[in-house]
Amino acid sequence: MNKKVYFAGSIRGGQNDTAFYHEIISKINQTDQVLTEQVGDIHHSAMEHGRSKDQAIYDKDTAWLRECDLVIAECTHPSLGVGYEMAYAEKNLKPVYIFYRHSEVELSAMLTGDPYFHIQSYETKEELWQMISAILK
Ligand code: 6K6
Repeated sequence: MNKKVYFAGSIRGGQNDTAFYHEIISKINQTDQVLTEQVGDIHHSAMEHGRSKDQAIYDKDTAWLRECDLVIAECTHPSLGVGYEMAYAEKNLKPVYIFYRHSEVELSAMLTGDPYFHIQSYETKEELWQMISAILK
């Protein structure tokens, strides 16, 4: 209860799952606090460019990664940014929980080969909700 959760999901890697991220974030927010609500923002253009904007995003997100209690990453959709965030979280000794749909993706060996990460696959939303509740209790 009341854990600060850094939720990570693809943005510039592709926004096919953004509405689903929004659902996951709402679910977690019922009991705990997601710091990174923008990952599920279906109205924001991910392709806005500008070095100063990007630096502000990097500074904010890395500050949240240092502040959070744990990271939950949905990795079905591959994303360079999410990969970076998980390595940053590991360096800062934050627990990292990775979820993915095994029928859609073969995860990178750089994730499955790292024993630091807690990795679980799911197929239905109900399975995912159960797994998330188990780590947040
Ligand atoms: C807000 C909503 C959509 O786009 C934005 C502006 N961009 C970002 N805002 C906040 N965090 C971001 C943004 N772009 C990337 N990130 C972080 O990297 C998020 O925490 C995601 O977990 C991850 C996605 O990386 P890419 O490489 O797929 O963009």
